[in-house]
Amino acid sequence: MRAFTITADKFTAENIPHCGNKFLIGNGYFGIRGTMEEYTKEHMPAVNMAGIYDKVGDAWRESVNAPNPLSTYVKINGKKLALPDAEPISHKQELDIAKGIHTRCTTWQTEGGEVCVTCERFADMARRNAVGMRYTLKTDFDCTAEITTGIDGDVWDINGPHFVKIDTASRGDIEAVSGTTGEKGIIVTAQECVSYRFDGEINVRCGEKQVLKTITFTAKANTEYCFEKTALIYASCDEKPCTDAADELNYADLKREHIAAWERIWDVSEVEIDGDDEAMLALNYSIYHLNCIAPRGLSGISIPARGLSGQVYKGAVFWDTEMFMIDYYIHTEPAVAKTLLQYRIDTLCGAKTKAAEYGLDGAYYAWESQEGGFEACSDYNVVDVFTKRPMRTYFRDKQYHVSAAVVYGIMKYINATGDTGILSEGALEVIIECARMYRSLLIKKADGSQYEIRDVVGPDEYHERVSNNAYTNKMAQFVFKTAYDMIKALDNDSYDELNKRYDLEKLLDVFKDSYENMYIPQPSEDTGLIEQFDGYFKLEDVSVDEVRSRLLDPKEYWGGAYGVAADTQVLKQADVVAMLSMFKNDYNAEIMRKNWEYYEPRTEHGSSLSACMYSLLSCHIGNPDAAYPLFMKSASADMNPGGKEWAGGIYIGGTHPASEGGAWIVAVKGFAGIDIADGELVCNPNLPKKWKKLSFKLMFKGELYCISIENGKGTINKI
Ligand code: IFM
Repeated sequence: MRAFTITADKFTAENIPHCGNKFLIGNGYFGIRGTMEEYTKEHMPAVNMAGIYDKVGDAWRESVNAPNPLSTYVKINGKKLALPDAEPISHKQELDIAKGIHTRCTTWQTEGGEVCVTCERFADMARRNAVGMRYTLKTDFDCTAEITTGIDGDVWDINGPHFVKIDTASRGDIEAVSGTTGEKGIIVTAQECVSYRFDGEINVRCGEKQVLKTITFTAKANTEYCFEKTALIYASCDEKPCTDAADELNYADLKREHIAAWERIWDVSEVEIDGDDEAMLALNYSIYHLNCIAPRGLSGISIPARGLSGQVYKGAVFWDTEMFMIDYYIHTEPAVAKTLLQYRIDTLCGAKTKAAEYGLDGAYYAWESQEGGFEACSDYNVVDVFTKRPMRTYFRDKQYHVSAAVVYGIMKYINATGDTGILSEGALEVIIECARMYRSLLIKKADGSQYEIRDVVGPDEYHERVSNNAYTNKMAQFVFKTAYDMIKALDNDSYDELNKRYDLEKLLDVFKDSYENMYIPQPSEDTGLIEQFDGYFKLEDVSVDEVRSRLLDPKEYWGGAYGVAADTQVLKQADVVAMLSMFKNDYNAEIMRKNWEYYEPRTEHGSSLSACMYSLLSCHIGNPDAAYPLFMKSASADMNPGGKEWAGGIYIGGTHPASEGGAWIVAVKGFAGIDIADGELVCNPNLPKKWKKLSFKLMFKGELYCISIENGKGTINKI
C-alpha cells in the first residue's frame, strides 16, 4: 500500500466536530473519534461501540460510547496545557490511512519556553478489543511536568447519560472503568496499563467516573518523556469475551500486528488511479473508512448510517448498508457482506413485528434498525425550529423501500459470490416475507388494470405520502420477481421442505401476478421523463436556490407537511435517478440522459447518498466527466468541512459511509464499468479524461481478480 496521509495543520475550535469524523480510527468493534486526548465530553470524544444500545427515559434510543481510555493532559509548572482552551503555536493532526494510525503534535508557548506533546494511537485491527497509544512530552526548558492519563467514564452522549452506574478501579498495573447501561444492564469496560521509563512520582486516583494516574517529574530541556498505553474495551454482552489483560500486552507488538492486519486489508482493497492523485487519495480514504467499520469476525450487527463515529441517527442501521456500502464488502471481503446480511436474517422477526403493527403481511424492515430489528424511529423525527415542537414525519411508517433494499443486497451478494447457500440459511425467507409485505400494499387501479402502491415516502424524503413513487414500485416489482425466481429455482427437497411452511404454489401465483401487473411509471412519449410520483410534474417548478431563499430559518426542515420543498419539484436526493442507475438494463441511454438532465438541477443533494447515484447514472450514459465532480463529492464527504453538522441544536454530523461506499461503486461499476453478464465478470470502462489508468482487485465467486483499465480497454485477470 502506498503512503496516504490525511493532515490538518492548524487548530480551529470550530473544526472540532469535523476533525472528530475526519480523523476517525476504528476496527469494526468500536470507532474512536479523531478528538484530542485532553478533550472532555463537550468536545465530543467517543469510543463508539458497535451494536450496543441504550434508552434513557423518553429520549431516543441510541448506541453507547465506552469509557474513554485515551484521556490525557499535561501541566507544566502547575499550568494545564490543553486544547481548545490553551491556544497552541502549532498543531498538526494526521491520519495514516495505510496503517490506521492517528497522530497529533501540538506545541504551546509558555513563559518558560515551548512545550510539545505528540501522541500516536490506533484501534487495533488485529485484536478487536485493543487500543494502543504512545504519548510524548518534550519541553525546551527545565520544568516540573505532570502527565495525567486515565480512563474517563463521563462520556459524551446525545440522549444519555447511558451509564446509570460507573465503577472505577486500580489494581496493580491495571486501571479500569466500567459503565452499566440503564436499559439492559450491559457493562462496558475500558481497562488500561500505562508503562514508561523515566523517574517520576506517581499518584493514582479512582474518582466517581474516572481513574486518573498522574506522573510528576522534573523534565529536562529537549528530552522526550514518553509513556505507552495498552488498553482494552469490552462489554458484558460480547459474544466472544475478551481474554486479554491490558498489562500482558506490549505496545510495540500490538502496533506491529495492527499494521500487518491493515496491510492484508489494503492488499485487496487499494485502488490505484494514474493521473489523478487527488481522486486516488479521496477514494482510498473512503475505503479506509469502510474498513474501519467492517464487522470482521463479529456477528449480530450491521453498519450504522454514521458508521462508528457516534450516536447520530441513533447509531441505527439504514437502507444505506445494502444499497451503498455492501458492494464494497461483497467484492473485497465477502464474509463481512454476509455478516451484514445475516443481521437482516436475524432481525426478520423485528421486521415482521413492524409489518404487523401497520396491518401488513410479511416483513417491513425498520427505517432505523437497532438490535433485533427494533425500529428506533419515532413518529416525530424532526423538530419544528419555530415552535420547538416535534413534527409528525413519515420516515418510519412509509419508507417501504427499505425492505426491497434488503432483498436487493441479498441478490447482489448471491450474484457476485455464487453463495446460494445463504438462501437456505434464512435469506429466502427474508425475500418471501418482503414480497408478502409488498403484496399487502398493492391496490388495484380504479380501471382494474394494474396494481399501484399508494401513500409512500420514496428516497426523496421531502415529499411524503405520495402515490406510485416510481422507485418504490419498481423495487417492489423486483422483489416479487426475485421471490418468484428463487422459489422456482429450488431443488425438489428444498421446495418440499419450504412447502411445509408456505403454500408455495399459491405464493408463486401471487408473486407472478404481482410483478406482471405492477404499475411502473413509464417514460413519457413526448419528453422521455418518468414522473417521480403521481402529480409530481404538477408541483411548482422552481430552482433549488429559490426554495432555499424561502427558508425563514436555515435549520428549517425542507420536507414534511409544510416544508419549503414539499409543494415544489425540488427533491432531497436521487429518486428516479437512483432507480435508473440500478436498473440500467431496463432503460435506454436516451431516457436515462433526459431524466438525469431533468432531475439533477431540481435535486438539493441534501443527503450524502445523492451524489453517487447521479454520478453512477452519468457513467452509465457515457458521460464520465459529468460523473467526476459528483464522484469527488461522494468520496470526499468526510474529508472537507462544511457538511451539515447541526440541525436545530442536534448534532447530525458524523462519518458518511454510504457516500464512501457509493464512491467505490462509481469507481468500480461506473468508471471501470464492472458488471456481471451471464454469470461472468465483464468490464466496459469509461474513465474520466484525466485518469490514465485505473487498477484494483475484486473478489468474484471466490476468486480474486486484478482489474486494470488503460487506453479505454479493461483487462480482468485471475490472480
Ligand atoms: O438513509 C438516509 C436517508 O435516505 C436520507 N437521510 C439520511 C439517512 C441516513 O443516511
